[in-house]
Amino acid sequence: MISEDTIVAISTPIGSSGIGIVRMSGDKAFVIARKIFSPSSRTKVSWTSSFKMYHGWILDPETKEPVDEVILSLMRAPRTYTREDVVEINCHGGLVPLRKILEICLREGARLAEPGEFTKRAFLNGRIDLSQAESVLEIVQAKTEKTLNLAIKSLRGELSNHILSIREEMIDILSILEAEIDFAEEEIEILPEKEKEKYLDNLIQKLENLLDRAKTSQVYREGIKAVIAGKTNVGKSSLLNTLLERERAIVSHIPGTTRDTIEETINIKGFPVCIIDTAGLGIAKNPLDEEGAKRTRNSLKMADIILRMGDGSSSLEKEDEKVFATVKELKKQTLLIINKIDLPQRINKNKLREIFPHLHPVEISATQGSGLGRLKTEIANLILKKITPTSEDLMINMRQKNCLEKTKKCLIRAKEGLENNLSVEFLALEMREGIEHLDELTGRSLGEEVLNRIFSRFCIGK
Ligand SMILES: Nc1nc2c(ncn2[C@@H]2O[C@H](COP(=O)(O)OP(=O)(O)OP(=O)(O)O)[C@@H](O)[C@H]2O)c(=O)[nH]1
Ligand SMILES: [Mg+2]
Repeated sequence: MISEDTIVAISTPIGSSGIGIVRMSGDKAFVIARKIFSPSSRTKVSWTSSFKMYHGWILDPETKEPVDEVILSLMRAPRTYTREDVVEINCHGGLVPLRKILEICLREGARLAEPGEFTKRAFLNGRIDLSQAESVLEIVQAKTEKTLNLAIKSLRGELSNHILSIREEMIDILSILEAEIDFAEEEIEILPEKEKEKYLDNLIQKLENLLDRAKTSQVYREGIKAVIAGKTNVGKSSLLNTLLERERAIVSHIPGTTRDTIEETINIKGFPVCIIDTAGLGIAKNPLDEEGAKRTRNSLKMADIILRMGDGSSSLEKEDEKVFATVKELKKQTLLIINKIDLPQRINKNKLREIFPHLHPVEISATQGSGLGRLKTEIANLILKKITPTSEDLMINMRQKNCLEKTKKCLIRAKEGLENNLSVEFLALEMREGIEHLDELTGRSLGEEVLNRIFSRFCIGK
């Protein structure tokens, strides 16, 4: 499907930068470029060339005035990102030149691209399947190197290849089942029941393996939520700031400084960890305290890990016990942190040991930065407990996981049907539905609406 429209967009972030790129894709891309580009004196442009770059100027065709000095890249279909003719204009990365060049392209007949439309065209024109298109988004949004590696694997087609091979096997079985339906009257059984069962088991196992890999990739992709909880003034906001290496949250000696929850993501040993600073839990003295505490409790409910913080320089108080009780009730993975170890210590460690017999506190000084290495190691260890990373890891997003799960359900129903002597027609039906779900995953069969929803998550120009 080669689209009629020629699309254009600014493909680099808006702001001041060394260069900015305006990208065009479609039949008219070269025609428009020819009208607006004037090569520098000794340059001769071969408009039939592909993957060539030319130095020159963009001229406004209406006024003949130069707009910016640029490098023009010409890429001829079909060996391009979208499989259409693509032109990229590298201009200076200021908002005005970029906007002006975009405006001229629009005036000359291009249309403003929708979010993700370049990648959507790559998919619709068959260069990549849907799971690869989605991995482009993962690459753009990757928060850590590990996520990037996983997304690159997907873009190179690793998930697609697995799906393709499972699909092939299902088609093989389906064709045998259909032959058996055709010969139903002769009661010919091409594949004995035991064999069918073996095939189904094998397919279910393969899907389960893929789904297992999804568990790991989810943590790598989305990371985990770590909530810092403790009574007021123990140094929760100070820890957030130290981990971020900037003054994100207000810190003060006045108890109750933080009222709202503050979230920031950092990279801990390759995992994106969303650190959430909360209002201190304690005895509410006014409605604001109460609202803050409510938000803290909500964050705690969503937490994957709780960083339970105590102040080493003060003895345990009633408020501490209240926090302990709240955290214990949640039965979540918890790290016990004792802060302010740079000051004389008053905290009763024996009592702490009684309350949390299985936790070894990590001692830190949030303001001086000591103990942070160990804290990060402990957080990473808790994450590793949740997953078992291997070189086999694959990135599978929620949508893809859903499709895999639906296929697996069809295969399980088919197997149960086999055990209960249901007709071959029934098995064929389940098999066909299972294949359809795999096709949804790769985008072989998917409604326009779902497609639009997927690509709308991309940025404009991608
Ligand atoms: N000496 C020392 N002081 C610290 C340390 N961490 C925090 N403080 C101080 O303790 C006070 C409270 O710190 P915050 O980070 O605002 O504490 P908080 O837990 O966020 O407090 P609330 O937002 O009120 O719940 C500030 O004066 C900090 O400078 C530390 O490791 N050592
Ligand atoms: Mg605070």
